[in-house]
Amino acid sequence: MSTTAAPPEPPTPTPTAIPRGFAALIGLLAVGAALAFGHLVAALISPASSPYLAVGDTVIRFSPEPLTEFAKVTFGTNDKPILLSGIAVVIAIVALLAGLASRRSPRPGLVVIVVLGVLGFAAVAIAPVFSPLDLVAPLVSVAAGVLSFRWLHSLARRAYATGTDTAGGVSRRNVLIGGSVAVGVGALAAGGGGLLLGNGVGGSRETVTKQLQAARLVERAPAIPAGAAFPEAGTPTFLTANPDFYRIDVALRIPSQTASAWSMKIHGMVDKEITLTFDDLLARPLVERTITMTCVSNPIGGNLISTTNFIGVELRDILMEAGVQPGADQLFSTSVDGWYTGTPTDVVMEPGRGALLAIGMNGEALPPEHGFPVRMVVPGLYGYVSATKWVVDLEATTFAAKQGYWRERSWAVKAPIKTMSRIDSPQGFAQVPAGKVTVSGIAWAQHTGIEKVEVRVDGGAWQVADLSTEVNINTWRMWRSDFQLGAGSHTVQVRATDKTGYTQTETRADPIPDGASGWQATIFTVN
Ligand SMILES: Nc1nc2c(c(=O)[nH]1)N[C@H]1C(S)=C(S)[C@@H](COP(=O)(O)O)O[C@H]1N2
Ligand SMILES: [Mo]
Repeated sequence: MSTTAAPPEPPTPTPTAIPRGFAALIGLLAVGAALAFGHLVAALISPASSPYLAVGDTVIRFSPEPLTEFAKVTFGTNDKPILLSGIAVVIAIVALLAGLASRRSPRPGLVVIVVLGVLGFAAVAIAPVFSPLDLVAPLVSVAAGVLSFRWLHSLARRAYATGTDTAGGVSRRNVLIGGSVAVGVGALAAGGGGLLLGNGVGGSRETVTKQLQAARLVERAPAIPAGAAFPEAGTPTFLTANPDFYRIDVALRIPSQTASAWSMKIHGMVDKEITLTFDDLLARPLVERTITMTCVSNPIGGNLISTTNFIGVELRDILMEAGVQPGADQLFSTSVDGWYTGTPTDVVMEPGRGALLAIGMNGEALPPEHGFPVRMVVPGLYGYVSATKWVVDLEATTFAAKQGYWRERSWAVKAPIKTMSRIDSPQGFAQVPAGKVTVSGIAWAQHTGIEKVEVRVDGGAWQVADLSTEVNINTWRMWRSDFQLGAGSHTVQVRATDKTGYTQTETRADPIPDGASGWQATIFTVN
C-alpha cells in the first residue's frame, strides 16, 4: 500500500467577505446582547452592578464640574436619559464599526467586545458601593457578547464563504436573518426583564403608604389656606404634586431598597451608637411639615424649587439620644448608592429648625426618585448639604475630617438658602392685551420668611406687591401686582425682602459656589 501520495487537499473556498450591512448588524446585535444580558443578570442578583449603568455613573463621577452643571441646568430631570442615550449611541457606533472590521475574520470584533467588557467590568469594580457579587453581571455580559458574536459570525461565514450566489444563497441568507432575529429578540427580552426588575419597591411603597395613612401623627400640617397661592394669576399651586416635584441627584438607577431592608446607623462622635430600622421610625412620634426645598443650582428664574408636606421623625431628637459630642460640627450622611454630604450639626440641632428623617410626601410613601424609603430634610439649607435621599448612614464628625460630594467639586461647605424671588407671569416674550396687566410669581427665604416683595416696570418706581397668606417661614410665598400698561415692549423686575430686613441686591451671582442671586427681569409685549 502506498502511503506516499498525499490525498488531494480539499479545495479551500476563497474567503468571501461578509457583506457590509450584515457585518455591521452582527456587531450591533452581539453588543446589544452583551448589554441586555448584563442588565438582566444585574437586575436579578445585584441591581447596582449593571455594566451599562455603572459606565454612566462613572462618566458622571469623573465629568468636570462645569459639564455636570450645564447638564443639570439645561436638561434638568432629563439629564440622565440624555446621558444614557448618549452613551448608547457611542456604544452602538463602536459596535457597528467592530462588525464592519470583522468581514473576514471574527478577531477584530471579539477584541472590541472584550475591551468594552473590560470597561464595564472596571466601572462596576470602582463604583462607590461594591461587593464581589457585582462582578457576575459584567462577566455574563462579556460572555454573552463573545458567544453571540462568534455564533452570528460563523453563521454568516457559512452563508457567504462559498460559491456564487444561487438559489441556495437565499436560504443561507434566511438562516442568517433567522439567527439575527433570535439574538435580537433574546436581547430585547433580557433588556425588558432588566427594566421590569429595575425598581422592585412598588409593594414596599404601598405598604408604607398604608402605614402612614393609618398612623396617628403627633403634628399635622395645617390645611393650606385658599389665599396661599395665586394660580389663577400664574403662580404654581402651593403644594407641588409628587410627580411634579423637581428632581436632582446623581443616581442613574434609582436605588430599590425596601422599607424592611432599610436600616441606618448613627455613629462617629456620639456617646451611644444607634441603629434604626424602618419599624423603629414608625414607632416614634410622626410629624407632618410643609417645607419648600430648593436646589443650589437653581438659576435666577429657575424651577428647581418645590413644596410638599413631608411626614417624618424629628432628627434632632434621635441625635439627642445618640449624644453628639462637642466638636462634631458636621453630620455626614451617606445614601445606599454611595452619595454623601455633610450638614452643619448646629443647624440640625437648633430646637425650632424642624429637620426630619422623612418617610412620606403629600400623604404617601416617598416616591422612589425622592428617596424611598428614608431621606433627610433640613428647612433652610440647599439640598446638596442637607437632603440626602435613600439615606443609610449618619456619622457625627468634623468638616475638617470629611468632605461631601459637591464640596469636593468646589461648592460651598455651608449653604443656607438665599432670599430670592421669581416672576411666573407674564412669561418672557409673552404677548399680553393692553390695559390691566397682572404680574405674579414666588419669593422664598426658608426659615427666615418673606416680609415684602416689590415689582417695577421699565425701571420705574418699585411697587409693593400683594403677598399670599403665609403658611410658615419654611415655605415659599406667592406675590402679585397689577399695572396699567400701554402697547409696546416692557420689562418687569422683582426683588424680595426677608424678615431680617435684608433686600435682594441687583448684583448677579452664578449658582456656584453657594447659590444664584440678583433680580430677575422679564421682557414681554403689550398689544
Ligand atoms: N442620594 C442622593 N441624595 C441627594 C442628591 C443625590 O445626588 N443623591 N442630591 C441632592 C440635591 S443636590 C438636591 S437639590 C436634593 C433634591 O431632592 P429632590 O430630588 O427630592 O428634589 O437632593 C439631594 N439629595
Ligand atoms: Mo441641589
